[in-house]
Amino acid sequence: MARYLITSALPYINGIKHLGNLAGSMLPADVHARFRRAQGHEVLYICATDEHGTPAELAAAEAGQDVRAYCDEQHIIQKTAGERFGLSWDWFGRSSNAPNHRLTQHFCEVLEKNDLIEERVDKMVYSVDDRRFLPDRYVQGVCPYCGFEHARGDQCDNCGNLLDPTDLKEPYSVISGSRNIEVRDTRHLYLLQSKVQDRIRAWVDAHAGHWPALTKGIAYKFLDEGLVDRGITRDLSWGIPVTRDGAPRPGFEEKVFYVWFDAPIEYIGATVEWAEATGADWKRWWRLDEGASDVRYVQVMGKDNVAFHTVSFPATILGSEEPWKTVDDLKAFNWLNWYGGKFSTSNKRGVFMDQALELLPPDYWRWYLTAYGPEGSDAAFTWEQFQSAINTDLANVLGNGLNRILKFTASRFDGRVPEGGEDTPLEQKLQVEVAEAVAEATAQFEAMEFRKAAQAVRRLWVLANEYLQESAPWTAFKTDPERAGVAVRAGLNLMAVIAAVSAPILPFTAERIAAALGLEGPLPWPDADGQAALRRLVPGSTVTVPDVLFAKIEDEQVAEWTERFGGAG
Ligand code: B3M
Ligand code: ZN
Repeated sequence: MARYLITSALPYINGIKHLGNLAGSMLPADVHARFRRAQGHEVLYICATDEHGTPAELAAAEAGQDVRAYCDEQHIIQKTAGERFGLSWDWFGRSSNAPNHRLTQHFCEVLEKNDLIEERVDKMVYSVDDRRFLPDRYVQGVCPYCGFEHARGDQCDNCGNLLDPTDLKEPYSVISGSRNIEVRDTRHLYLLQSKVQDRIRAWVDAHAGHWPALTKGIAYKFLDEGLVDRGITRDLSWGIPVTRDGAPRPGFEEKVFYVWFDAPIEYIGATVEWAEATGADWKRWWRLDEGASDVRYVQVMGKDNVAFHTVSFPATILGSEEPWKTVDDLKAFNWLNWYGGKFSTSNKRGVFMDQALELLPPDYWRWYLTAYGPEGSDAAFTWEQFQSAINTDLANVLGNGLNRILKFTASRFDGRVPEGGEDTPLEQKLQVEVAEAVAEATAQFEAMEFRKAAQAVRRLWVLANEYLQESAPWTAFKTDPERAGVAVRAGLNLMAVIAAVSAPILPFTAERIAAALGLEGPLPWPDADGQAALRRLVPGSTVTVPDVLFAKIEDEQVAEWTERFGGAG
C-alpha cells in the first residue's frame, strides 16, 4: 500500500466551469483518485477555488457584490456542482482562507531571507477614474503596428504582435472606458527566478523522466528560453497582504500577492484546512522531514497551467530551501473545444457544469469526457459524437448486456445466482480474456492514460456481450438448465468485475450495478488473474433488476440542446 497525494488545478472563482475545464483537470484527477483508492492505497485528493486577482474583483463588481461575498457564493456553487459530478475530493478549500495567507506570507519571507526577493519600481498604467492600476489585459488602445483600435495591452488580436501597455496609442480602461489614463511608478516584489534557474533545471532533469511529452516539452521550453524574474505582488485590494516579519510591509499596505504566486501554495493551504477540520496530520503529506518522502504526488491540469507548475511553483518551493514535497507525476491535458471553436458563455457556446447536470446524470458526462477527452491532442465536443458515445457505449454495450442477464436471472433462476454445474472451455476462455482486459485497464489507469483506460474498461463490456452471445443461456435453458446456470453465474460475476473496473469513471453506475448484484460497494480492484474476480458472487444469493441504466439520447434532444447551447446547426 502506497500513499497518493492528488491535486487538480484549482478552478478560478469567477463563475462555474465549463466541461472543458472539468475534462482537463478535476475529472481525470478524480478518476485517478478513485482508482488508487480501489487498489487499497491511501489517497488524499485536494482541490480548492482560486479566488484572488483582478478577474475576481471585476466579476464581483459586475454582480454588484462585495468581492468576499461573491467568492463565498461562488465557492459553494462550484463545490456543489463538483460533488454532484461525483468529484471525490477529500477537501475542497479556498485560496482566500487563513492557511494560505500564512503559508504565502511565510514563503515570501523565507525567499527574502534567501536573497531571492527584490523590490523594484515598475511603470504601470493607472486609470484615474477607476482609481486603480490596470493589468495589461484591462487596458486597450490603438495598435502601434497595425492601427487596430482595440488592441489589448499584452497583445494585438489583429496582427498578433506582443505589446507592452505603454505602447498603445489612445489607451483606455476596459473597466470604465475612461481615457483618463496615466503611467505611474509602482513598487513591487520580484522573485529572482534567474538565480534559481539551475536548481530548477536540475530538479526538472531529475523528474521529467516519467513526465508525459506534453509536460516535459513545456517545462524545457521555459527553461531553455531562460527564466525571468517575476513580479509577485500587485496593486489590488483583494488578495493576500504583503508582510515582513509578520507585520504589514512598509510601502506595500495597498498591495497584495499576485494570484499566481499564492494559488499553487493553496495546494498546501487546502491540506492544512483539511487537517484543521478533521484533526488529521497535514505534514505527513507535505513535509519530507515528517513522513512525506514516501508520498507519490500527482498533479493534473490543462496545458496552459504547466509552466506555473514545472517552473514558477518549483521556484517558490526550491527557493525556500525547506523540505517540501514536490510533484512526481504531472499529467497535462489539451483543450476541449466546442465544435471548431472555444467554449464561450457570452456567445451561448458550450455547456457548463451546472447545466450539464440539468440535462443528464453525471456518469454520461464522465464517460464521454474521459473516453473521448482532450488527452493526446485537442478534442472537440460535438452533440453528435456525444450522442453516439452514450447510445453505443453506455446504452447498448453496457446497459443492455447487464439488463439482459439480470432479467433472465429473475425470470428463470428466481432472481438467484445459480448453483451447481461445472465450467466449460468457454468459461475458461472467458477467464483468460477477462484477466487480460483487467490487466490492460490496470496498466492504463496506472499510467494515467485515461482514454486507453476507458477503452480497456469498454473491452470488458464487449466481452460480457460476446460471452452471453456464445454461451446463449436462454437457448441452453430449454435442454440443459444446469449448463445455463453456469453461464448465468459466469455472466453475473463478470458484471461484478465490470462494476469494479468501471467505478473510477462511472461511480454512480458502478454503485447501481453492485447493488443489483447484492454486493456492498465500494468494490475493491480485481486481482490480476480473472479467477478470483469471477468467483465473487455467492451461489444462491439474490440479485435484482435495476431500472434502465442509461437512456438513449434522441435526435430531438440533440436538436433542442443545439438550439440552447450551440452546435452544428
Ligand atoms: N486557476 C487555472 C484557471 O482557472 C488556475 C489554476 C491555478 S492552479 C494553482 O485557468
Ligand atoms: Zn496590431
